[in-house]
Amino acid sequence: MIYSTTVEVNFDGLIGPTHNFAGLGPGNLASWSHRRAPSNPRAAARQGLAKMVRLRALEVPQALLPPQPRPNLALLRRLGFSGDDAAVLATAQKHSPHLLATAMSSSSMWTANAATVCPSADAGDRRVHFTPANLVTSLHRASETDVTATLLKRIFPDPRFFVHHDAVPSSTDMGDEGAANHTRFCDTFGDPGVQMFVYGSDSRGDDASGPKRFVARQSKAAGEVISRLHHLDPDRVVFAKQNPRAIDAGVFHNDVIAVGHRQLLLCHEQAFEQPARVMEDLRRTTNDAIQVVQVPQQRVSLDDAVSTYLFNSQIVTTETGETVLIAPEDCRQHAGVNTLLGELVEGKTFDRVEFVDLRESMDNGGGPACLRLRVVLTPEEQAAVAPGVWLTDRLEGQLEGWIDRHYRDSLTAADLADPALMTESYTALDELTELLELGSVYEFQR
Ligand code: SUG
Repeated sequence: MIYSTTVEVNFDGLIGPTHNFAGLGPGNLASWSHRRAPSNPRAAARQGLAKMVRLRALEVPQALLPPQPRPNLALLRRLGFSGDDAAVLATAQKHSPHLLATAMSSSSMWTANAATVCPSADAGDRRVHFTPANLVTSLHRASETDVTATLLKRIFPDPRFFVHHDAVPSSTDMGDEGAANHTRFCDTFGDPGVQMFVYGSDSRGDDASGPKRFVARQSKAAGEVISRLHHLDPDRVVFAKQNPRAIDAGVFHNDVIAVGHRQLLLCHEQAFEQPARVMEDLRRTTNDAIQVVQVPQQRVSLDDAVSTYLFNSQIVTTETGETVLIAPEDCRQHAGVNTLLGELVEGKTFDRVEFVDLRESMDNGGGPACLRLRVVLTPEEQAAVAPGVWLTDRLEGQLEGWIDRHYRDSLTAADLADPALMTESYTALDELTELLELGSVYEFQR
C-alpha cells in the first residue's frame, strides 16, 4: 500500500484467541473490576477488526500487528512449571492461576504500548526509529517486549529506512509503556514535529509528591533515553509530568487523559501536574502552532474521563480533510460527555464524532487509541513495510473468516489450562502468519 504523501499509519493490534479478563493491569480500574468475568474472544477480535475496517473506509491508512503466541509456555517453564505442555498448564493452574493468566494474556492487542516510534522527519539521521517498551510494571506485559521487537523487525526490515533499538533497560526506575505516553505534534505529517514525553515518576520511587494509590508506570528517564536514541532535537522535545491525582483516579497511561493529533491537544485540565508550564512549553516548541482544548473538571470529572475513556478516542484526518473523533460507545451513553462532544463539533474542534463498540477491550481498560500504534511513513518507507500487514478488502474478508473459524465465543478462568485452547491458539496464529505473509515468526513455529 503506497500513498503519494507522508501519512500516519495506524498499526492496530489484532486481538488474540486467548483474550480474557484476569485483573492484571496495575492501576487499571476496568481490568480490576472485570477480573474473572467470562470473555468473548471472538467478539473482541471482531470489534477490533471492525474499528480497523471503519478507519480504512474513511481512507485513514490502516495496518495491523499480529497477536503474541499464547500460552506463553516458555514463561511458565521459566517460572518453574515443568512436564509436557499439558502438565505445565495444569500445574500452573493448580499452584498459581494468576501466573497461568499472566501467560495467557492477550494484552499485546494494546499496541499503543508496544513501542515508541519517531518519524524520519524528526530524527537526526532521517530514519524511522523504534524502541520497544519494556513494560516493566507487570509481568504479563513485560513478557511482550521480545516478541514485539521480533515482529517490528520483521515488519520494518530495511535498515536504510528503519532503526530498531533495544528496549530501555528493565528496571523500575526506567519504566516505559511506549507510545501511550508519547505524542507528536506537527503541521502535516511530513513536517518536522515536536514530541511530548509524559511521565509519572521522575525519581527512584521515593517521590513524596507521587501517586499514593497506584503505581506511576512511566518514568522520565525512559523518555530521556528514547529521545537520545532517536536523535531528536532537544529544542523540539517536551517533558510533561502526569498529575499524580489523575494516576490515583485510574489514569494509568497518559492516553487515558489526553490525545493529540497534528497541532491539536485535547486533554483534561487535571491531566498534568503543572498544566500552565506544559502549555507554555508546547507553545514555545511549536512556535504557537499548538491548539489546546482543556476540558474542565466541572464538565467531565476525572472519574467520568476514566469510565467513558473520552480521551482515549482517536483523532484522524480523513481523505477529504475532515477531522473525525473516533470515540468509544461509552461516550455516547454518558449525557455530559455526549453534550460536550456536540459542543466540540459545533466549535469546529472536530468535524464529526463517530462511536465504536469495543466492549471487550474496554472492559480490560483498552479503548480505541490503546489499540493502535501510530507510525508516520514517507512513500518510500511505506514501500519498505512488509506488504501483508496492510489492511485490504481481501485481508478484511480473510480475517473475518479466520476469526470465526478459530476463536471461541466464551472463555473463563477455568478454560485457560485447556490443552485444546493451546492447540487452537497456535493453529490460528500459524495460519495468520501465512495470511500476513510474514513467514515463521513465533518460537512454536520453529
Ligand atoms: O496495561 N490492560 C492493559 C490496558 C492497556 C491500555 N493501553 C493504553 N492505555 N494505551 C494494561 O493495563 C488487563 C489484562 C487483564 O486484566 O486481563 C491489561 O493488561
